Amino acid sequence: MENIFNYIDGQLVKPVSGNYLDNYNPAEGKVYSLIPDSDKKDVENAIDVAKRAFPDWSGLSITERGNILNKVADFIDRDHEKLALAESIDNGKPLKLAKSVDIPRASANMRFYATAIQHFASEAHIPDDQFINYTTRKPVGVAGCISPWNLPLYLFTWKIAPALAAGNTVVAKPSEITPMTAFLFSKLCIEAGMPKGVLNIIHGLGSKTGQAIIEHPDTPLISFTGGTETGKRIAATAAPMFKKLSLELGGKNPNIIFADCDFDQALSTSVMSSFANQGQICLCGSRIFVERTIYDRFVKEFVDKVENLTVGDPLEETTKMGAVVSEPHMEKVLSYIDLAKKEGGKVEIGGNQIKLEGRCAEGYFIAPTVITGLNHACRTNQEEIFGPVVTIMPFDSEEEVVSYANSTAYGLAATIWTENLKKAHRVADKVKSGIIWVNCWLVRDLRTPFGGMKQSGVGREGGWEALRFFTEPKNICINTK
Ligand code: TXE
Repeated sequence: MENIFNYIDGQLVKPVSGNYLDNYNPAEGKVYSLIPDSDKKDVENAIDVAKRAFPDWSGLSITERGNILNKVADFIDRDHEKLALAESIDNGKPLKLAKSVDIPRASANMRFYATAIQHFASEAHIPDDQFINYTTRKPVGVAGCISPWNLPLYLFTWKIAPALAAGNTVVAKPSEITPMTAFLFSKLCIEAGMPKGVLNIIHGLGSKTGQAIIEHPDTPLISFTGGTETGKRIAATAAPMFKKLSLELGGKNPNIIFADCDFDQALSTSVMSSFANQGQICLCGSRIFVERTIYDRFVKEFVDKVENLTVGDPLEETTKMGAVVSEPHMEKVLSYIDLAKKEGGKVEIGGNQIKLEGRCAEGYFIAPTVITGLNHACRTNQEEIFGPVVTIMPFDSEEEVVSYANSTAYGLAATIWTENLKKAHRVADKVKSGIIWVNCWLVRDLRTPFGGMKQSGVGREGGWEALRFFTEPKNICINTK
């Protein structure tokens, strides 16, 4: 039974309380490691050292900070296999996915901001010859970074990299459900010579450890990714403290398929956008709207493809879908399938837990599930399920499908399939989502603003957006006469 430790002041340390929490392997349904049950004391220790480390870290040149982030990326690349295996075991996702997506993107996040900071310029305005205005963008202090369990190291580094590159120090908390790669990451940071106290990683419960980070007076920057309900609680704590807040929350993303689409491309990509990572990506297209003239054909051919999605042992090469992240999450997803049936939905395929043989007999597996016959306004189509469950609904007009797409409290991502360029621009303009893909899905250019509207979040990550979030602008006007 491996013990995970906190990473504070450059050391791997036990929680002050000496208490630990069970960490499960979701494919086996068994406890396989222990994580620190950290509390306020651990958080205070971490923030104290992060504050002490701030002057030297923010005083380093952008090249020196970039070099350290790149060094960490070198070690992520060196340990790619080990990190991917750890991610697959901890999250339940197929090893193949962890190898091809999660870990390479964690390395890319570090490298992207190691270099972006070298080009992060500011503005100066010289409208006439008497007054010069220039803006500085300086690091703020200790950033609190809190990340979720669906893409553990990928989203953990997505916050840490820009925060550190900008010159802040960091107290970061990964999800207590998937702590392992953050623990391995802390060891890489020690190896890479990350100065003590610059990055501190605390493990523990959101409501205790996470909450302690949010409410501490010396974390002026809070960057959070997770559920919308948690986002509301975090905002309620942080707002009266006037903290700068970045919230990347849930989604209920429409996948709009017009009759004039490239049918085979729309079909195959929609299988991916529905079930990748067991449907546990905030960008997955969980509501599929298909123009009526191709609806029956699409449903039939989509279900045929889903039939071939092998649910199995995440460590097997042939596995297309692994376990969902935890037993409570499996119960949540299954409860939504029951709800869909009660609301009049027809389960075209799946709809049940899958019991595997052997090592994974006690694991948390759900069959990829396709449901038809529901209207856009029912709870199943309004609430985030965050599992391998999609609904398919027909539509007749562009106006109708745009109103369906915009009918939820969320506004994170959307996908549009049409070969008509004018229609693509028109519909993309009308759909209220922060991220829109046309004839593609999950194409991620790290320079682009990433985030959602409405209850999908506040602010944007990515590119300059993240560096502007993690710095404080100050405008200085000089009278030269
Ligand atoms: O996220 P939580 P969960 C959605 C998805 C999922 C739901 C809940 O619908 O079912 O959110 O998932 C920490 N103060 N997404 O329970 O609770 C917590 O420890 C400070 C979408 O995993 O939001 C963890 O580290 N921190 C999302 C992190 O917040 C707190 C991806 C996320 O936990 C806290 C994942 C508090 N009071 C889930 N309470 C996306 N947008 O990608 C919890 N935490």
